Amino acid sequence: MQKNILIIGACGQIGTELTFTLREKHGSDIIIASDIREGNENLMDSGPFELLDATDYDALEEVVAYYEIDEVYLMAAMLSATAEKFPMRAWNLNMNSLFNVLNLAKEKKISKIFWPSSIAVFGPNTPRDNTPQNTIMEPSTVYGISKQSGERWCEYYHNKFGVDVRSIRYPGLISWKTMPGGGTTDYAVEIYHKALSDKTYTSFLRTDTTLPMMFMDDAIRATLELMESDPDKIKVRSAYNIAAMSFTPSEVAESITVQIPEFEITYEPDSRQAIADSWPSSIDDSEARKDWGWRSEFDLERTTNEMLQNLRK
Ligand code: AKB
Repeated sequence: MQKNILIIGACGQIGTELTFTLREKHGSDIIIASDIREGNENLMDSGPFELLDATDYDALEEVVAYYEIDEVYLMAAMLSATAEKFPMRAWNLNMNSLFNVLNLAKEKKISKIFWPSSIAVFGPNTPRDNTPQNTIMEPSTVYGISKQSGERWCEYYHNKFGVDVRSIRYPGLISWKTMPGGGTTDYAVEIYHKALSDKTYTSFLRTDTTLPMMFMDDAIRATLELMESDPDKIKVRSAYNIAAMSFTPSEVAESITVQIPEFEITYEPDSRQAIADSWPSSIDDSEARKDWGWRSEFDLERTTNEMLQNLRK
């Protein structure tokens, strides 16, 4: 039987690339992109698209029935920095969209879900270096609280109702196709754009702020590898730690100056600094490696090469 896939939040930073990759893999017709607003031309031209508010259960159920959807990737979320400004809107979007999708699976209207968690589930009392899969989790941000609650609900729906929901704690994601929006790790994308356009960048995080990061190709591969894994291999039904690299703003600036020697970085930390300070500096991803064979491929040097090369085009 053909398995139709719905991507919610398809116009965002991860959603766009996930849509392109899944369409290349399975053909455009069976990958239904959806978002609350239309995306860029490339995405809109690449296959079926539905305007959809994922907090509206009836609208979601209608799209799922119409396209005979079997799998859902729920990528819509309000990220850390914006969520601090609009706590109730963030909670409403991040939680209600998840409940809607979990309930569709509970009612057997879909059979598999991917929902992204984040390193934001950790907080200031979490061990910062090589943060383990299971440890103290006391997130101090609105976004982190929603992601941690989401993880608990995913595990609950799996244990109680047999829902096949799978999740990853994404680190900061670096990509060139679509800009991120409203996150704390966004500086690591903006810096490449500014390095090429202005030869200078003002970082909103301090020079020495180390955060876990990943190039988008690794993140998409991780997502698809987890989704394609045999269910018996998936021992964690909250969300898996995954890791690729950790760096500071000054380290990414240094890697850019190898190719753009005149590039300069300055620092003006803002409210996002406190969010970054509450997060881990590196992540232990041994459970994901052991359970479903996860391995990252992109380090900082390779990421910088990919970013500058593609943005120059
Ligand atoms: C953010 O900065 O809010 C996100 C994340 C780490 O989940 N990129």
